[in-house]
Amino acid sequence: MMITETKTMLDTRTGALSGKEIKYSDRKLKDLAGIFLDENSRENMDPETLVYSVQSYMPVDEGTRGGLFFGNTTIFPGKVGNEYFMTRGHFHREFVSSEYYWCVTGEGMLILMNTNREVWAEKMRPGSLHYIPGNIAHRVANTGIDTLVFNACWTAEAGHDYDTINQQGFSMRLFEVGGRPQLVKSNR
Ligand code: PAN
Ligand code: ZN
Repeated sequence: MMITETKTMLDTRTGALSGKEIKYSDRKLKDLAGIFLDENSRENMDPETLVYSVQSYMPVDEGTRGGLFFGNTTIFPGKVGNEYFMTRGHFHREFVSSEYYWCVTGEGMLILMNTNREVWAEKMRPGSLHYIPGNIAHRVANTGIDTLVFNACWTAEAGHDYDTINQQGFSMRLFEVGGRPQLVKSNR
């Protein structure tokens, strides 16, 4: 058997992926219309502000039965109004496809919502491991003053439904209230 080096590397101290198969995407304030509650504040901020960036490693085609994908998400510190910088959030198209998130650096909150629109959250800190059942919408907010980095592993069959969240949002949002993160009821 030939012995080879893997072409893909994960820096376990920083969460960063490297290698030529890694895909990169950036989400700036200009890409996140309608995601935060306070659209006025968002429009008054620099549209080029980077909110989060994602590295993805997808060694098989999307939809491959039994395949796994890996990701690294960095959320920068900041707020739109009083709402923490966060990911768009999504349901998986395949409700049987669950996912792991684990926090590498920083502090934040994993916000979860079931199909009855009930919301709860888990604190993220370095080393915290989060199992996300396949039918639960998920988004992450950075509640700290440093960047929040988390890694993720999900199935190649999962698929992403962003439309439901774009249209209905989560039923609770994470705001800074009195200097602390608090979930607050929201209509969208
Ligand atoms: C993650 C997310 C990533 C970015 O890899 O896709 O953190 O968040 P949004 O996709 O909500 O913008 C994941 O949950 N994959 O399934
Ligand atoms: Zn997901």
